[in-house]
Amino acid sequence: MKRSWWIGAAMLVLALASGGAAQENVLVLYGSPDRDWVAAVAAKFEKDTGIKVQWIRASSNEMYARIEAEKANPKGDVWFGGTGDPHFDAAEKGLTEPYCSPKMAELREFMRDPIGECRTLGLYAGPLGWAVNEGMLKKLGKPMPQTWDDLAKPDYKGLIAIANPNTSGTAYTTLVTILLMKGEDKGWEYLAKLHKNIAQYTKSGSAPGQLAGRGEVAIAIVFLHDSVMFAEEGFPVKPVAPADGTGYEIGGLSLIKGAPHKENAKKFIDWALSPETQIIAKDFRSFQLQSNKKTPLPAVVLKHGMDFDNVKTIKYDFLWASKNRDRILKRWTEQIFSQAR
Ligand code: S7P
Repeated sequence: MKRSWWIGAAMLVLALASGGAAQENVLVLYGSPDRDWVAAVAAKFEKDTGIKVQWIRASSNEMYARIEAEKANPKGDVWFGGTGDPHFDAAEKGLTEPYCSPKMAELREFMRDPIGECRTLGLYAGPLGWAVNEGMLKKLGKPMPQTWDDLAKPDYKGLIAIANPNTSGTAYTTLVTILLMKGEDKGWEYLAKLHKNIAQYTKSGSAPGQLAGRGEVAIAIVFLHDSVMFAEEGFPVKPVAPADGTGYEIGGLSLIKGAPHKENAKKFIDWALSPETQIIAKDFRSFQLQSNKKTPLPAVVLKHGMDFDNVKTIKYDFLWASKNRDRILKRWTEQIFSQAR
């Protein structure tokens, strides 16, 4: 009797120890930027730390929906990248939890603690704009658009692509940009007009750039760093910043509440904010301005004049964007997206 109790206890200790060890050596990474960059980050973290990374990639708002759906039984540890708005909303709703990384002091000020109390940290930033297929516009005898108002003119009917904001953070950034620039009444009127010009809504935010590159549309509404990426890849598109101003993203980095491997998640966050890690983004054609002050802006962004100093940006209200997210998406889906084009 005494002996079997001892054996049972020993087995339990062994089981717990091996379970604990297995847990300790894993990180479940939820990534929202470009797939190649997420894959490279996962591989590098594994190499640098010996912690096995299981990762998936989904667009910002899709990933948000997943984290929300898993709320009662969280599976992911860290949410890496994707536009800030859903990160901020997730923080507000308690789906993620604050983590004040010791690396915060090294970050560019506007990305250090975007909504306060370390509820999410800034990983990168980039302004919104267009990828324009100038050749196609010329062939069609259409002028180069200069302002957001230009995009809503009948001239461009069927010539523009943008992602669906229900899945894409890029497209949601566009909705907020317009509503902030024009105010709600005029903004919704504008969005209804813009909808008439949209040839295609894609799932992912950068995909419209490919459509413009292939000449399926003439104008893609995308982040300017993605537009630079397509231009550098040889697509016949030109990155264009709206002359009347534009919004921008702060890509988020958040610790998922109830993360199964919390200590590894914190380790990953610190690691992801270091210049040695951030510098690899450009090798995978991710040309955002990284948050660590020591990570330089990729030269190609300067070459195209699409850096923050050259692009006129608006005061993007991140808290407003996250607090009004459900309402804005619902209204857009019901009143705009449902209309014939
Ligand atoms: O990595 C490029 C990038 O544009 O993708 C991120 C984000 O997930 C946008 O994609 P979706 O619109 O599909 O959500 C951006 O944060 C990032 O700059």
